[in-house]
Amino acid sequence: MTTAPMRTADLYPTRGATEVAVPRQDPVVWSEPGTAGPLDGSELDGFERDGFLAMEQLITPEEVLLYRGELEKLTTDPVIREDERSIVEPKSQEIRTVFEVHKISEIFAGLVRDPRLVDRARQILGSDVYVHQSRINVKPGFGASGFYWHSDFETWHAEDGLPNMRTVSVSIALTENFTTNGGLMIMPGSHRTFLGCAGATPEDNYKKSLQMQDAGIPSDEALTDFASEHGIKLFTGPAGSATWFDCNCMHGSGDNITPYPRSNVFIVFNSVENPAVEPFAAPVPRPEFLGARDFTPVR
Ligand code: 6CS
Ligand code: FE
Repeated sequence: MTTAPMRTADLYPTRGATEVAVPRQDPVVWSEPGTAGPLDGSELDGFERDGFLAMEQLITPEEVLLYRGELEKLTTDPVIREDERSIVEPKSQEIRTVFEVHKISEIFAGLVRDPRLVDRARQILGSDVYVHQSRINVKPGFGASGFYWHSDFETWHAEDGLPNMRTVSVSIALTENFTTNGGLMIMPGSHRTFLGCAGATPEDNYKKSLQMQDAGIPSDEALTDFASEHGIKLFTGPAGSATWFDCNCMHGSGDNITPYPRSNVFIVFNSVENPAVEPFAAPVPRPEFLGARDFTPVR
């Protein structure tokens, strides 16, 4: 395990006695304007403004079949079910998420190295990148639970020790995302405010938070203010579509009570200039399958 470098000043205080909002102090798009890359000026401007960029098709229908087949293989493997990197649905005990799929599966390892992903991440983050976290979310139908409103960066700062907002996620749909089956919702523009949440991080928080997040949850008042200022966008799209979103977007997703699963693969790229240090609001770092400590750039 790589030892965490010394901690820097805490720009984004969270999990203290009270909830506190501070303005973002980091760029959203880190590369210089005009830097070569797959994203054009208007795409980068949209990402800067909204905190996200939706793509109608990032991977082909054939690739969807490949990755969905791999997801089904992993989520029906009894060995994987026993692995600590698998999280089950609280009610049905069906597998909800498998983390670190880029290490478990050669097929997902190939996806994180794909230039269609890495080159976009490098362009947004303005540097080489490494995988901070990867996961597959199954979100089967008939009652799979959603993810309450949160900022990923709030958790990755508090519990994994990421100092700055120089991290981007891509969620690739492996099944159709309808308006009805628990799709991703993001508040456009919410990435420009950091909402420090009230309440200390419980010991071993991740053992509960990955089923139902508790620490790091915004108050109803804050969410009401955010929603009235930014609105809420629901992402729909065919399998193969993708949503890139900044680490500090306020986002969540609803339960899925339809018969139609809402499965995706989710990869988090962090800049190699923003390596994890000691957690900013937790007694110890989370396990490496949630927050990588190997900062080797993806090649
Ligand atoms: O805690 C985490 O790292 C994960 N939890 C959520 C709800 N979204 C981001 C991330 O995958
Ligand atoms: Fe999240």
